[in-house]
Amino acid sequence: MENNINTRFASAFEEDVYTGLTSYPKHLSSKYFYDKKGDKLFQDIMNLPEYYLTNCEYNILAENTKEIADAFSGANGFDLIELGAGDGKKTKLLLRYLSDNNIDFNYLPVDISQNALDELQESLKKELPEVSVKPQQGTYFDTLERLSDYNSRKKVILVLGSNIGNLLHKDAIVFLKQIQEAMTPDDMLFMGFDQKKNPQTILDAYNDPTGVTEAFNKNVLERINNELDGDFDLDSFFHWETYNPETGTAKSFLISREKQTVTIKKLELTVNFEAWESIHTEISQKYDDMIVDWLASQADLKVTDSFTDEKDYYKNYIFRKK
Ligand code: AVI
Repeated sequence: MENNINTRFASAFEEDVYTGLTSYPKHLSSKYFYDKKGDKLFQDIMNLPEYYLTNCEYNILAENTKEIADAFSGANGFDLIELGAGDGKKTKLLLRYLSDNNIDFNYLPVDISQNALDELQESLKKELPEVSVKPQQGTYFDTLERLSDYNSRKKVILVLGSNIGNLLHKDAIVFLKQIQEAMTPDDMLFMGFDQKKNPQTILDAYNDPTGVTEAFNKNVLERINNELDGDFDLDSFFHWETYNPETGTAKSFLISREKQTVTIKKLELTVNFEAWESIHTEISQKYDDMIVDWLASQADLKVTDSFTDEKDYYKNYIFRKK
């Protein structure tokens, strides 16, 4: 591999791409799947029949709305802070119930994308005009720091979609710990965790026959081509999914069909691929109660309740400070 080392990177994306493609084995982070096109592809994934996660979580919230909303409610009302709010489709079930029952709360959706927040606020204005919405633009980390000062009344932090599954356990613990530090003993965390299940069901969820997941995975290469002046030939890579039932880790890869060389002009980088060489792009961790209890205890949290769907495919847990 021939590298003209450029130590000054203009962005974390540049640095991460450089590091990932000069490592062995090669890797790229799934956080770079998401731009306008990636967001749309992820929306399409959530509508795939094979991608059971979204429907399972929707059903859990639909079947247990009252119980969940009652657990959230505090004597002086509460602030509902959602990390990674997206289109809010699932959350609206709770918002509608809270609003219909005149429960005192503010909804604070947090997202890195101002555009996503604007669209969510617009749809809430039409569908649930009586809900008080206070959008927070920023990373989870910045927002949590800011919100730890937000202690005038109970906080409920919501993280849906099994987003935690895209983190290695060590990073998941750091994330949970950051949330724990922003919580008071009165506060709670409500979080979704996709569960271990028949490995075939998991492989099918990440391997749809229509190729949407493949396009989503390849979007990181497309971003490198568009933003860093790369020349990846997308057809010469294919999507590959694995699932280890022992660890509960699903992994996505892109595999080079042939020996080839890719140039990324903005990084002054030439990358050689052997035939069948892989780029690891995503983990989607699956859990059971034991792993969730262990993660919680590592972050000084404890599970106080949980809700599941009829097939036990997915679970939402309530956590409090230990
Ligand atoms: C956002 N995240 C929880 C999804 C998942 O299931 O890991 C992203 C995804 N990757 C492929 N399909 C969906």
